[in-house]
Amino acid sequence: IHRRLEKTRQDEAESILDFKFNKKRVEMLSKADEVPDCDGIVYWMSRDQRVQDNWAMLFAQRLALKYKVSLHVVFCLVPKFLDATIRHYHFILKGLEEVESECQKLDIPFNLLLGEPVDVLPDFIKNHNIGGLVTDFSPLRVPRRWLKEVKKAIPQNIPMCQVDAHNIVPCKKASDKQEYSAKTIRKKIHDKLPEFLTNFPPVIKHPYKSKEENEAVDWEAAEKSLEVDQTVKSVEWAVPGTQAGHDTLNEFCLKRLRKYATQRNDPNVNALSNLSPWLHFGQVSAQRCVLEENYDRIEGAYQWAITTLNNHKKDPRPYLYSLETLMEARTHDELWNSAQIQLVKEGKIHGFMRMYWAKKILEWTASPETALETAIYLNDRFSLDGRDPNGYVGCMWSICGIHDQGWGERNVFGKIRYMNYDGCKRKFKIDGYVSRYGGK
Ligand code: FO1
Repeated sequence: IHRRLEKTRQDEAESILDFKFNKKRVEMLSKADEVPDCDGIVYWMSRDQRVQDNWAMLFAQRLALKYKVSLHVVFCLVPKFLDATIRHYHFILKGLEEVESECQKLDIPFNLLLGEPVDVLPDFIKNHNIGGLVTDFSPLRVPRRWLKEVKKAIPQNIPMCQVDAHNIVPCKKASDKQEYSAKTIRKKIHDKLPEFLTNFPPVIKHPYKSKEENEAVDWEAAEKSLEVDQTVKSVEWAVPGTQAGHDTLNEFCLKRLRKYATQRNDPNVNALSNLSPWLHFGQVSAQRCVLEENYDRIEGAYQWAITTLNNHKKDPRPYLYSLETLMEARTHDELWNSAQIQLVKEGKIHGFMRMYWAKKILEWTASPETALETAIYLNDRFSLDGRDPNGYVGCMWSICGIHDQGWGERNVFGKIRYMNYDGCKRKFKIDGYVSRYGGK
């Protein structure tokens, strides 16, 4: 998942500015809402200790891009946090090392400040001539106290805002009262998913560099600054950091998710996600987890693809075939039939033909949802490598443009990349393939 996401983000980099940021995730904390003349914006990272898939980071970058100034990330490491021990701080510090190196690649200086936020943040803001402060959201008493203290201590002419980067539906928007049952709050959250369960734009390489060289974090000094119980050793099974968190998510989707429905309450069975440490420290985004689980649904596609497919949902289809007709390779198109026969006979369609095969299913069934279900069903039922992330991504690529860009708009496909019979004819001898599999 981690590598795939990194690749996708590079492809999507220019899309960040046309992404509509949902302002309901942002709460203005200061009276000042205009960024004064300054050198940079700072994201005070606390609960959501990750670079990508982070609405607070994304909002801070949009602000810095808008005012054409540098973007800084700071994490204030407090010597004690409730009864946390070295076990917890080890998880944080290792995760922040990954944050530091990711920030470096994006020309976003990362600074680990040692001490209480109110003691270290105002100086950072002054020394770097910061004109805007963005932070993430936590409902707990200690982070709320930090927020109040910092708000009072920083220059009142710079805007300060808080972004809920932890929840898919912002906590303060989910409900205006304490809910008394899972049923009631679940419905409130589900009703808001169409608005908030979107894909993430990427945090991009920041085009405005900060004035001074950023020195690397002194991780030894950080560890020495802690006043915590050193006897509770780190846990072996949970490797800190976003990459390891994504690997755990991947493994959950592949191996445990299918057991979850029936075996989640059996402590002898490994059926749970085991993601809570990475979610707690914000090294993995809960929204990312859900998006990954939409790996085989239209909702898991990019916003542009969902929009374009919906815009063309009512277009008349040139042909409409049932699952049986498709399964038995009885369409008008001998090339498509041959691919389907190859799938049934050999348990695999040739890589190029697979794209044509899936894209024609989009064109010859009633809706993109039906098309995706049909393609996944046939692929999972007959393909030897079915029921695999590659198969889902293959069908999602063909039918809803995952990892692809938009192309010239047309009937049924919208901006989804189009393929047709003549295109195949230009690539290879069709009658060779057709006579081999008897698609006539
Ligand atoms: N947040 C910080 O901004 N700085 C810290 O040094 C820090 C230490 C810490 C240790 C254990 C722990 O479970 C949480 C810790 N947090 C720290 C808070 C965390 O980032 C979240 O804000 C809280 O967990 C509340 O959701």
